[in-house]
Amino acid sequence: MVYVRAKTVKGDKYLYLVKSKWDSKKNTSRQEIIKYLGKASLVKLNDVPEDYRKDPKILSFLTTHSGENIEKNQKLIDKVKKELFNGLTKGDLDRCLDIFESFEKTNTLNVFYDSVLKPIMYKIGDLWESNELSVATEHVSSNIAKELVSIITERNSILKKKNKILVCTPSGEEHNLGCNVIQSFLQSKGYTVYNISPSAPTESVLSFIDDKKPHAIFVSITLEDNIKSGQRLVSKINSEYNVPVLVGGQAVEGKDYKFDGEIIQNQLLEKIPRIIKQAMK
Ligand code: B12
Repeated sequence: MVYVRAKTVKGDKYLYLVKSKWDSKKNTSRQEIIKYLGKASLVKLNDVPEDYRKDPKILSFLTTHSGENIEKNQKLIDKVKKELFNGLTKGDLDRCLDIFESFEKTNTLNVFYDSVLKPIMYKIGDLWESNELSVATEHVSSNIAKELVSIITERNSILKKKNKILVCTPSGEEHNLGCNVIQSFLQSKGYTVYNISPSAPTESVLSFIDDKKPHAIFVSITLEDNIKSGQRLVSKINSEYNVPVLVGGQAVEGKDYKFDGEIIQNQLLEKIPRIIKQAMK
Protein backbone atom coordinates (compact mmCIF):
# COMPACT_ATOMS: atom_id res chain seq x y z
CA MET A 1 0.00 0.00 0.00
CA VAL A 2 1.32 3.43 -0.98
CA TYR A 3 0.39 6.61 0.87
CA VAL A 4 1.65 10.04 1.87
CA ARG A 5 3.13 10.59 5.30
CA ALA A 6 3.69 13.93 7.01
CA LYS A 7 6.54 14.62 9.41
CA THR A 8 6.48 17.80 11.48
CA VAL A 9 9.84 19.42 12.09
CA LYS A 10 9.93 22.69 14.08
CA GLY A 11 6.27 23.35 13.28
CA ASP A 12 6.58 22.78 9.52
CA LYS A 13 5.12 19.75 7.78
CA TYR A 14 7.17 17.73 5.28
CA LEU A 15 5.61 15.09 3.04
CA TYR A 16 6.92 11.69 1.98
CA LEU A 17 5.47 9.16 -0.44
CA VAL A 18 5.86 5.83 1.34
CA LYS A 19 5.16 2.17 0.75
CA SER A 20 4.07 -0.13 3.52
CA LYS A 21 5.73 -3.58 3.36
CA TRP A 22 5.13 -6.62 5.49
CA ASP A 23 8.23 -7.90 7.26
CA SER A 24 7.40 -11.54 7.88
CA LYS A 25 10.53 -12.12 9.99
CA LYS A 26 9.67 -9.38 12.47
CA ASN A 27 5.95 -9.95 12.00
CA THR A 28 5.30 -6.27 11.54
CA SER A 29 4.95 -3.78 8.70
CA ARG A 30 7.67 -1.29 7.81
CA GLN A 31 7.64 1.80 5.66
CA GLU A 32 9.89 2.38 2.70
CA ILE A 33 10.24 5.92 1.35
CA ILE A 34 9.50 6.08 -2.39
CA LYS A 35 10.04 9.81 -2.70
CA TYR A 36 10.53 12.84 -0.48
CA LEU A 37 7.92 15.31 -1.75
CA GLY A 38 9.06 18.43 0.09
CA LYS A 39 7.56 21.03 2.39
CA ALA A 40 3.77 20.48 2.58
CA SER A 41 2.89 24.08 1.74
CA LEU A 42 4.86 23.82 -1.54
CA VAL A 43 4.00 20.30 -2.72
CA LYS A 44 2.08 20.04 -6.00
CA LEU A 45 0.43 17.02 -7.58
CA ASN A 46 3.19 16.98 -10.23
CA ASP A 47 5.72 16.21 -7.48
CA VAL A 48 4.07 12.80 -7.07
CA PRO A 49 5.36 10.15 -9.52
CA GLU A 50 2.84 9.68 -12.34
CA ASP A 51 1.90 6.13 -11.35
CA TYR A 52 0.41 7.33 -8.07
CA ARG A 53 -1.29 10.59 -9.11
CA LYS A 54 -4.72 9.08 -9.51
CA ASP A 55 -4.72 7.16 -6.24
CA PRO A 56 -7.74 8.55 -4.28
CA LYS A 57 -5.91 8.29 -0.92
CA ILE A 58 -2.98 10.31 -2.20
CA LEU A 59 -5.23 12.86 -3.93
CA SER A 60 -7.27 13.29 -0.81
CA PHE A 61 -4.19 13.71 1.40
CA LEU A 62 -2.71 16.35 -0.88
CA THR A 63 -6.02 18.17 -1.10
CA THR A 64 -6.09 18.64 2.64
CA HIS A 65 -2.37 19.10 3.37
CA SER A 66 -0.68 20.89 0.51
CA GLY A 67 -0.73 24.69 0.57
CA GLU A 68 -1.66 24.97 -3.10
CA ASN A 69 -4.81 23.00 -2.52
CA ILE A 70 -5.98 24.11 0.91
CA GLU A 71 -7.48 27.35 -0.40
CA LYS A 72 -9.06 25.59 -3.41
CA ASN A 73 -10.52 22.95 -1.13
CA GLN A 74 -12.00 25.52 1.25
CA LYS A 75 -13.84 27.01 -1.73
CA LEU A 76 -15.09 23.55 -2.67
CA ILE A 77 -16.26 22.93 0.92
CA ASP A 78 -18.19 26.24 0.94
CA LYS A 79 -19.83 25.36 -2.37
CA VAL A 80 -20.72 21.83 -1.27
CA LYS A 81 -22.17 23.18 2.00
CA LYS A 82 -24.58 25.41 0.06
CA GLU A 83 -25.57 22.55 -2.23
CA LEU A 84 -26.09 20.08 0.58
CA PHE A 85 -28.10 22.62 2.59
CA ASN A 86 -30.44 22.93 -0.41
CA GLY A 87 -30.62 19.17 -0.90
CA LEU A 88 -31.42 18.52 2.77
CA THR A 89 -34.00 21.28 3.21
CA LYS A 90 -35.74 20.20 -0.01
CA GLY A 91 -35.77 16.59 1.17
CA ASP A 92 -33.87 15.44 -1.92
CA LEU A 93 -31.91 12.35 -0.84
CA ASP A 94 -30.67 11.50 -4.36
CA ARG A 95 -29.22 14.96 -4.77
CA CYS A 96 -27.53 14.72 -1.37
CA LEU A 97 -26.01 11.38 -2.33
CA ASP A 98 -24.70 12.81 -5.63
CA ILE A 99 -23.14 15.70 -3.74
CA PHE A 100 -21.46 13.31 -1.30
CA GLU A 101 -20.20 11.02 -4.06
CA SER A 102 -18.58 13.83 -5.94
CA PHE A 103 -17.06 15.32 -2.75
CA GLU A 104 -15.69 11.90 -1.77
CA LYS A 105 -13.49 11.84 -4.87
CA THR A 106 -11.16 14.48 -3.44
CA ASN A 107 -11.88 14.42 0.28
CA THR A 108 -12.10 11.93 3.12
CA LEU A 109 -15.23 10.85 4.98
CA ASN A 110 -14.25 12.67 8.18
CA VAL A 111 -13.86 15.97 6.28
CA PHE A 112 -17.35 15.50 4.85
CA TYR A 113 -18.80 14.97 8.31
CA ASP A 114 -16.74 17.57 10.23
CA SER A 115 -16.61 20.36 7.65
CA VAL A 116 -19.79 19.88 5.63
CA LEU A 117 -22.62 17.94 7.31
CA LYS A 118 -22.11 19.00 10.95
CA PRO A 119 -21.96 22.78 10.28
CA ILE A 120 -25.01 22.51 8.03
CA MET A 121 -27.01 20.75 10.76
CA TYR A 122 -25.94 23.44 13.24
CA LYS A 123 -27.05 26.10 10.75
CA ILE A 124 -30.40 24.36 10.29
CA GLY A 125 -30.85 24.37 14.09
CA ASP A 126 -30.01 28.09 14.31
CA LEU A 127 -32.45 28.93 11.48
CA TRP A 128 -35.17 26.88 13.18
CA GLU A 129 -34.47 28.63 16.50
CA SER A 130 -34.81 32.07 14.90
CA ASN A 131 -38.01 31.04 13.08
CA GLU A 132 -36.39 31.35 9.66
CA LEU A 133 -36.99 27.67 8.97
CA SER A 134 -40.16 25.76 9.79
CA VAL A 135 -40.25 22.80 12.15
CA ALA A 136 -41.36 20.65 9.19
CA THR A 137 -38.31 21.64 7.12
CA GLU A 138 -36.02 21.00 10.07
CA HIS A 139 -37.53 17.54 10.49
CA VAL A 140 -37.28 16.74 6.77
CA SER A 141 -33.64 17.83 6.78
CA SER A 142 -32.70 15.73 9.80
CA ASN A 143 -34.52 12.69 8.41
CA ILE A 144 -32.71 12.99 5.07
CA ALA A 145 -29.40 13.56 6.88
CA LYS A 146 -30.00 10.36 8.86
CA GLU A 147 -30.73 8.38 5.69
CA LEU A 148 -27.69 9.83 3.99
CA VAL A 149 -25.41 8.85 6.89
CA SER A 150 -26.96 5.39 6.96
CA ILE A 151 -26.27 4.81 3.24
CA ILE A 152 -22.73 6.15 3.56
CA THR A 153 -22.15 3.87 6.57
CA GLU A 154 -23.36 0.83 4.69
CA ARG A 155 -21.08 1.59 1.75
CA ASN A 156 -17.96 2.55 3.67
CA SER A 157 -17.83 0.11 6.56
CA ILE A 158 -14.96 -2.33 6.60
CA LEU A 159 -14.51 -5.33 8.81
CA LYS A 160 -11.24 -5.55 10.66
CA LYS A 161 -10.70 -7.09 14.01
CA LYS A 162 -10.47 -3.72 15.69
CA ASN A 163 -12.02 -2.85 19.04
CA LYS A 164 -15.71 -2.93 19.87
CA ILE A 165 -17.24 0.44 20.70
CA LEU A 166 -20.64 1.05 22.25
CA VAL A 167 -22.28 4.39 21.38
CA CYS A 168 -25.27 5.60 23.38
CA THR A 169 -27.17 8.60 24.68
CA PRO A 170 -28.63 8.97 28.17
CA SER A 171 -32.30 8.50 28.77
CA GLY A 172 -34.28 11.50 27.44
CA GLU A 173 -31.79 12.39 24.70
CA GLU A 174 -33.39 12.07 21.27
CA HIS A 175 -30.58 13.65 19.25
CA ASN A 176 -28.51 10.88 17.71
CA LEU A 177 -27.23 11.98 14.31
CA GLY A 178 -23.90 12.69 16.06
CA CYS A 179 -23.84 9.05 17.26
CA ASN A 180 -24.63 7.84 13.74
CA VAL A 181 -21.79 9.95 12.33
CA ILE A 182 -19.34 8.57 14.91
CA GLN A 183 -20.50 5.04 14.10
CA SER A 184 -20.12 5.70 10.38
CA PHE A 185 -16.58 7.03 10.75
CA LEU A 186 -15.42 4.31 13.15
CA GLN A 187 -16.89 1.52 11.00
CA SER A 188 -15.04 2.98 8.00
CA LYS A 189 -11.88 2.45 10.08
CA GLY A 190 -12.71 -1.16 10.87
CA TYR A 191 -14.16 -0.86 14.38
CA THR A 192 -17.21 -2.83 15.41
CA VAL A 193 -19.77 -0.31 16.61
CA TYR A 194 -22.91 -0.99 18.61
CA ASN A 195 -25.00 2.14 18.32
CA ILE A 196 -27.89 1.89 20.75
CA SER A 197 -28.85 5.58 20.55
CA PRO A 198 -31.11 7.39 21.08
CA SER A 199 -32.30 7.37 24.65
CA ALA A 200 -31.88 3.80 25.87
CA PRO A 201 -32.84 3.17 29.51
CA THR A 202 -29.84 2.69 31.79
CA GLU A 203 -30.72 -0.93 32.57
CA SER A 204 -30.70 -1.88 28.89
CA VAL A 205 -27.38 -0.09 28.34
CA LEU A 206 -25.94 -2.14 31.21
CA SER A 207 -27.25 -5.45 29.96
CA PHE A 208 -25.91 -4.62 26.50
CA ILE A 209 -22.45 -4.00 27.98
CA ASP A 210 -22.72 -7.30 29.81
CA ASP A 211 -23.59 -9.10 26.60
CA LYS A 212 -21.22 -7.45 24.07
CA LYS A 213 -18.27 -6.54 26.31
CA PRO A 214 -17.23 -3.38 24.43
CA HIS A 215 -13.67 -2.03 24.77
CA ALA A 216 -14.88 1.58 25.18
CA ILE A 217 -18.18 3.40 25.58
CA PHE A 218 -19.19 6.72 24.02
CA VAL A 219 -21.93 8.69 25.74
CA SER A 220 -23.29 11.52 23.60
CA ILE A 221 -25.25 14.38 25.19
CA THR A 222 -26.77 17.24 23.19
CA LEU A 223 -29.21 18.91 25.60
CA GLU A 224 -28.05 20.36 28.91
CA ASP A 225 -31.30 19.04 30.38
CA ASN A 226 -29.83 15.55 29.92
CA ILE A 227 -26.54 16.19 31.73
CA LYS A 228 -27.87 14.75 35.02
CA SER A 229 -29.18 11.55 33.42
CA GLY A 230 -25.83 11.33 31.56
CA GLN A 231 -23.91 11.65 34.84
CA ARG A 232 -26.06 8.93 36.42
CA LEU A 233 -25.56 6.65 33.42
CA VAL A 234 -21.77 7.07 33.45
CA SER A 235 -21.54 6.51 37.22
CA LYS A 236 -23.66 3.38 36.95
CA ILE A 237 -21.50 1.99 34.13
CA ASN A 238 -18.36 2.74 36.14
CA SER A 239 -19.70 1.11 39.26
CA GLU A 240 -20.36 -2.15 37.43
CA TYR A 241 -17.78 -2.40 34.64
CA ASN A 242 -14.12 -1.67 34.17
CA VAL A 243 -14.34 -0.06 30.75
CA PRO A 244 -13.33 3.45 29.62
CA VAL A 245 -16.28 5.80 29.21
CA LEU A 246 -15.90 8.87 26.99
CA VAL A 247 -18.44 11.67 27.19
CA GLY A 248 -19.01 14.18 24.40
CA GLY A 249 -21.59 16.16 22.44
CA GLN A 250 -22.86 19.71 22.35
CA ALA A 251 -24.07 19.77 25.97
CA VAL A 252 -20.53 19.37 27.31
CA GLU A 253 -18.77 21.63 24.78
CA GLY A 254 -17.02 24.50 26.58
CA LYS A 255 -18.58 23.48 29.90
CA ASP A 256 -17.09 22.16 33.09
CA TYR A 257 -19.46 19.38 34.15
CA LYS A 258 -18.10 16.58 36.30
CA PHE A 259 -18.43 13.01 35.05
CA ASP A 260 -17.00 9.69 36.22
CA GLY A 261 -15.65 9.41 32.67
CA GLU A 262 -13.36 11.37 30.40
CA ILE A 263 -14.95 14.39 28.72
CA ILE A 264 -13.89 14.88 25.11
CA GLN A 265 -14.43 18.38 23.76
CA ASN A 266 -14.15 19.87 20.33
CA GLN A 267 -12.41 16.96 18.64
CA LEU A 268 -12.29 16.23 14.96
CA LEU A 269 -13.35 12.72 13.99
CA GLU A 270 -9.87 11.83 12.76
CA LYS A 271 -8.54 12.20 16.34
CA ILE A 272 -11.03 9.75 17.79
CA PRO A 273 -9.14 6.47 17.10
CA ARG A 274 -6.15 7.88 18.99
CA ILE A 275 -8.41 9.00 21.86
CA ILE A 276 -9.85 5.48 22.08
CA LYS A 277 -6.36 3.98 22.12
CA GLN A 278 -5.22 6.28 24.91
CA ALA A 279 -8.38 5.69 26.95
CA MET A 280 -7.82 1.93 26.75
CA LYS A 281 -4.24 2.07 28.07
C1 B12 B 1 -31.92 17.37 14.11
C2 B12 B 1 -32.26 18.06 15.41
C3 B12 B 1 -33.31 17.56 16.16
C4 B12 B 1 -34.04 16.26 15.79
C5 B12 B 1 -33.14 15.08 16.26
C6 B12 B 1 -33.26 13.89 15.35
C7 B12 B 1 -32.19 12.92 15.64
N1 B12 B 1 -32.53 11.66 15.52
O1 B12 B 1 -31.05 13.24 15.93
C8 B12 B 1 -35.37 16.40 16.61
C9 B12 B 1 -36.40 17.02 15.73
C10 B12 B 1 -35.91 15.11 17.21
C11 B12 B 1 -34.94 17.42 17.67
C12 B12 B 1 -35.63 17.61 18.84
C13 B12 B 1 -35.34 18.61 19.75
N2 B12 B 1 -34.39 19.57 19.62
CO1 B12 B 1 -33.02 19.54 18.26
N3 B12 B 1 -31.78 19.84 16.93
C14 B12 B 1 -31.50 19.18 15.85
C15 B12 B 1 -30.33 19.87 15.09
C16 B12 B 1 -30.92 20.76 14.01
C17 B12 B 1 -29.27 18.98 14.50
C18 B12 B 1 -28.61 17.98 15.47
C19 B12 B 1 -27.54 17.28 14.73
O2 B12 B 1 -27.81 16.28 14.11
N4 B12 B 1 -26.30 17.83 14.69
C20 B12 B 1 -25.21 17.32 13.85
C21 B12 B 1 -24.33 16.29 14.58
C22 B12 B 1 -23.44 15.59 13.56
O3 B12 B 1 -23.49 17.01 15.47
P1 B12 B 1 -23.36 16.68 17.03
O4 B12 B 1 -24.62 16.14 17.56
O5 B12 B 1 -22.77 17.87 17.68
O6 B12 B 1 -22.31 15.47 17.11
C23 B12 B 1 -20.91 15.62 16.81
C24 B12 B 1 -20.06 16.14 17.97
O7 B12 B 1 -20.77 16.83 18.97
C25 B12 B 1 -19.34 14.93 18.50
N5 B12 B 1 -19.95 14.11 19.54
C26 B12 B 1 -21.26 13.91 19.84
N6 B12 B 1 -21.37 13.06 20.84
C27 B12 B 1 -20.11 12.66 21.19
C28 B12 B 1 -19.67 11.75 22.16
C29 B12 B 1 -18.30 11.53 22.29
C30 B12 B 1 -17.80 10.59 23.34
C31 B12 B 1 -17.37 12.21 21.42
C32 B12 B 1 -15.91 11.98 21.56
C33 B12 B 1 -17.83 13.12 20.46
C34 B12 B 1 -19.19 13.32 20.36
O8 B12 B 1 -19.20 14.13 17.34
C35 B12 B 1 -20.39 14.23 16.55
C36 B12 B 1 -20.05 13.96 15.12
O9 B12 B 1 -19.20 14.93 14.60
C37 B12 B 1 -29.73 20.69 16.28
C38 B12 B 1 -28.85 21.84 15.85
C39 B12 B 1 -27.44 21.64 16.34
N7 B12 B 1 -26.76 22.67 16.77
O10 B12 B 1 -26.94 20.53 16.33
C40 B12 B 1 -30.97 21.02 17.10
C41 B12 B 1 -30.80 21.34 18.59
C42 B12 B 1 -29.75 20.44 19.23
N8 B12 B 1 -32.13 20.99 19.12
C43 B12 B 1 -32.55 21.80 20.02
C44 B12 B 1 -33.78 21.69 20.70
C45 B12 B 1 -34.17 22.85 21.61
C46 B12 B 1 -34.62 20.56 20.54
C47 B12 B 1 -35.94 20.28 21.28
C48 B12 B 1 -35.91 20.60 22.78
C49 B12 B 1 -37.02 21.05 20.52
C50 B12 B 1 -38.42 20.93 21.12
N9 B12 B 1 -38.85 22.00 21.71
O11 B12 B 1 -39.02 19.89 21.03
C51 B12 B 1 -36.14 18.76 21.02
C52 B12 B 1 -35.54 17.89 22.14
C53 B12 B 1 -35.67 16.43 21.90
C54 B12 B 1 -34.95 15.61 22.95
N10 B12 B 1 -35.61 15.32 24.06
O12 B12 B 1 -33.81 15.24 22.79
C55 B12 B 1 -31.54 22.90 20.30
C56 B12 B 1 -30.80 22.69 21.62
C57 B12 B 1 -30.52 23.99 22.32
C58 B12 B 1 -29.73 23.76 23.56
N11 B12 B 1 -28.50 24.26 23.58
O13 B12 B 1 -30.15 23.11 24.47
C59 B12 B 1 -30.64 22.86 19.00
C60 B12 B 1 -29.16 23.24 19.24
C61 B12 B 1 -31.28 23.79 17.97
C62 B12 B 1 -31.09 25.24 18.30
N12 B12 B 1 -30.14 25.93 17.65
O14 B12 B 1 -31.76 25.77 19.14
N13 B12 B 1 -33.84 18.11 17.29
